[in-house]
Amino acid sequence: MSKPMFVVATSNAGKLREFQAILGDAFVLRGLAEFDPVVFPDEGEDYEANAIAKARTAADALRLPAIADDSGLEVDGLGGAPGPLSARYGGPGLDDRGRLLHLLEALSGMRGSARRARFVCVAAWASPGGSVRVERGECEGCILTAPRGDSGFGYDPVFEVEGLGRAMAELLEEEKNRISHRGRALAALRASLTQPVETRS
Ligand code: ITT
Repeated sequence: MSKPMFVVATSNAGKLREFQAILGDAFVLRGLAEFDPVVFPDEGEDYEANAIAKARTAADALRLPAIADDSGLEVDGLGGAPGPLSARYGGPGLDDRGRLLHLLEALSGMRGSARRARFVCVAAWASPGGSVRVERGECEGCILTAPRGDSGFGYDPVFEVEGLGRAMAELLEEEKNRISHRGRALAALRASLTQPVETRS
């Protein structure tokens, strides 16, 4: 039987790579670069609404099933910020490195539980016919005082994974995908999408 096909509705190359690694054995995944440009709505402060909006926008525009995620880093000492605004943290002029340095600066002087943090990912699937599935994954850890490692993307070099004593950017790609927020959300989405319709509650 041929594999089901989805468009991955993200412009983040790091995310696209992880979607491929996590779901590529079961699904054919096509990036947005293969299609005419899709215009996505501005994102708000709700992971689930943002993830559904990305998947729904791509599914409607391309008339193909689409998956997307909305993700972010929640830091206890910042009251859960930057959260769903993680991609824009520190203002529009910053790249991934600039954002993580901005985070270290914001946390300078904070110790212990103030540096506790979690990555959150809400993954959504939408079909052109109007169906939607949503799953969430989280990964606990704390914010380091200096970047470590060079794999992954985004805030990975400043996030130490709980119980591992290593930064997310010090893990092999397959190690990250086994325990990460995205790995967990996409594993749940895979289970939901491969479950026969009749037995779904
Ligand atoms: P798309 O909306 O096009 O998918 P984006 O990068 O804007 O791309 P988000 O709005 O979901 O995506 O922002 C998530 C941000 O959170 C992302 O830019 C990273 O800075 C951070 N982030 C999410 N997952 C991460 C991960 O696995 N490792 C490190 N940082 C991550």
